[in-house]
Amino acid sequence: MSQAKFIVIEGLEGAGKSSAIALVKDLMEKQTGKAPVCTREPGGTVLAEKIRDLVKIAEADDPLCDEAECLLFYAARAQLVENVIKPALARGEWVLGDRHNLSSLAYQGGGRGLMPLVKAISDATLKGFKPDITLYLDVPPALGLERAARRGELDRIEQQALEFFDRTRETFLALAAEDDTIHVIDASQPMSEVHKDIQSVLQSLL
Ligand code: Z5A
Repeated sequence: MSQAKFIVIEGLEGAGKSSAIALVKDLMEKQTGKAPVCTREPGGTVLAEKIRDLVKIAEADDPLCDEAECLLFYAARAQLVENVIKPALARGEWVLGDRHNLSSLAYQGGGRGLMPLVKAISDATLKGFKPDITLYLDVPPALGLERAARRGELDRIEQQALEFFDRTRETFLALAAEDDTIHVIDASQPMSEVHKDIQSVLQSLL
């Protein structure tokens, strides 16, 4: 069998990552005969899950500054990559990620306007490690947030202004245009169409 692969699903909130992950997990299992190791970011290790709580909850008396937010995402990612993702790939197990580095480049680099800092931390912590395939589920922010809001209360990041998500989406698309491992899926379509597109992209790649 070919070398173990790291496949990542990315997208704004409400893009449909959860159902896409279930579909891709199934396709990966059919391909390899074994369920992939599934990760989520931020999170996926004991320490990284604690960091997830820190970045999601707003503290009225101690608002998280943009630089600290950025460092926390990379602290969580470094733990996950070193302790879970790389060891799994070394054992020959495929890995399916719910978000990875592209999220930091898009949200903190594009959305927060911290691209030079994000690129520097990314290079220093990941040292060139990246997914084999990224599926970016593209959805207009207003539609994604409307879908997310239907689920219930919005978290700290989901409460950002629409312009933040517009900048984030533009950055996702710009980065996808310059990297042929990132595949853009139109996630504003009905879910059945989104899933057909995911299936056809993955079937052509695997
Ligand atoms: N973040 C960051 O800033 N920097 C980083 O480096 C990383 C993350 C790694 C993580 O939150 C937050 O951290 C995230 C980015 C930031 N913040 N925001 N905002 P999370 O992990 O809790 O949340 P999420 O990743 O954004 O997941 P989500 O909101 O659950 O999005 P989703 O998984 O794409 O949504 P979904 O549950 O699949 O779909 C939402 C609803 O829409 C659901 O009811 C679906 O049935 C419905 N849906 C989905 N697709 C369709 C279609 N095609 N048609 C109709 N309805 C649909």
